[in-house]
Amino acid sequence: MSVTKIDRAARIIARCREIASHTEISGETTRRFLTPPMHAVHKLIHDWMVAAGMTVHVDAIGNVRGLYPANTTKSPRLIIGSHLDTVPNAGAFDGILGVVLGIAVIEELQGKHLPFSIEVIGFSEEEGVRFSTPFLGSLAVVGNLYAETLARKDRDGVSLTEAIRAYGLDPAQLPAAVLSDESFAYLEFHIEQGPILESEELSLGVVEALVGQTRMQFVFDGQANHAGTTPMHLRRDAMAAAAEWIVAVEDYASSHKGLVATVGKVEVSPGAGNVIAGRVTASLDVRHAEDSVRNTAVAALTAAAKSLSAKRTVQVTFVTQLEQRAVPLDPSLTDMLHTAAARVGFTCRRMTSGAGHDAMILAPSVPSSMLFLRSPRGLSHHPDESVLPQDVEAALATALEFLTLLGDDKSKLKDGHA
Ligand code: HGY
Ligand code: MN
Ligand code: MN
Repeated sequence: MSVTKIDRAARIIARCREIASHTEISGETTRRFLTPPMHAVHKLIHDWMVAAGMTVHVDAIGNVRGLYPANTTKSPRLIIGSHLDTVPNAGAFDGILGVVLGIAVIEELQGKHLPFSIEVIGFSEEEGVRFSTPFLGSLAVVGNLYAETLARKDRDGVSLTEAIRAYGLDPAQLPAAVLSDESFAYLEFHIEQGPILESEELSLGVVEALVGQTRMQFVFDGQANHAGTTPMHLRRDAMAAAAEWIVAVEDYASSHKGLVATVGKVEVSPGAGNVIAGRVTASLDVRHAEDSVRNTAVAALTAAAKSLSAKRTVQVTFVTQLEQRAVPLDPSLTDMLHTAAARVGFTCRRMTSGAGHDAMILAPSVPSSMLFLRSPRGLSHHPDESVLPQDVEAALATALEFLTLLGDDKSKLKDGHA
């Protein structure tokens, strides 16, 4: 029996909130790659997928993967996915909404099978919190997870390979995680995580491209010393150097259109009020739709770190943790999403994503598309992140119409080896 439209949206939202309760830190939602609360999340996702008529497995990087068969044996495959992990003290919808909506699409088929199969993937890691390297789940699926990444260690000294084993998975099976070569299209539902759709009073947006991003770590090394006895002119203060640089980062980005640059994480040593900081470790996240603008910004901000430190006799070193170019999504799938939304009564805004998503990792391997849902108050990466039931319903109705258009497009199905 098909639930009513608002009921089905309410159930999707309730499921996301249930998933959000599985956290490393009670009272907030923090769920890093393959940490213990992910077991309960896997169980919920698994059970919902099985109930929807899917066969389910967990691959070697911890992606939960449900397959809904086509109406023919040899068939192309549509991938629907998003991520299961969160940033610290997150909301309940970033990532997980895309997985729960994918399962809801299958439920709405009510046993009807299409000329293509559908694989729903809950990616184990997209945010890059535990190992400072994002997109681990989708990188494994496109075969780009390399030994250097597997050797990376988390803040407790646990390597990615050891984390995989500790969760009960086998790193030797990683090659089996690669997408089926029958995959012909990828669709990701995601909250916009910004203010544009709300400002235009729209439910949905289609993503034409995702901005490129560079993530780095800077280490400022000065001289720890006594805060009371060390005259100002004799200091080598790592905190003062980093602070001046952080303001320079903000000034530079504010004066370049479309550029964003963020220092979101700072660690100070020894970290006592009566000790001049000896070492400050700071993150840097730089994003822009044009790679040349982003690369110029990274060079300028690195030079600023060096010059501002030198005048204080503070050493600065830095490492690049992610270099992700801007990625266009598939124009014909994006047009098809736009048409599907219009056919079910919704205006879809074409937009660029300032946030990174698994779609940017999938796009070079399989034609990819994204459907954004409005973020009330433009808020995300925050416990008050939310979605509106009517926007969830709009996304679900659009997705079902998209499946119809996809099934009618013989050229796409042929590309998928139908
Ligand atoms: O940081 C991002 O762009 C996304 O939320 N992973
Ligand atoms: Mn996020
Ligand atoms: Mn996300």
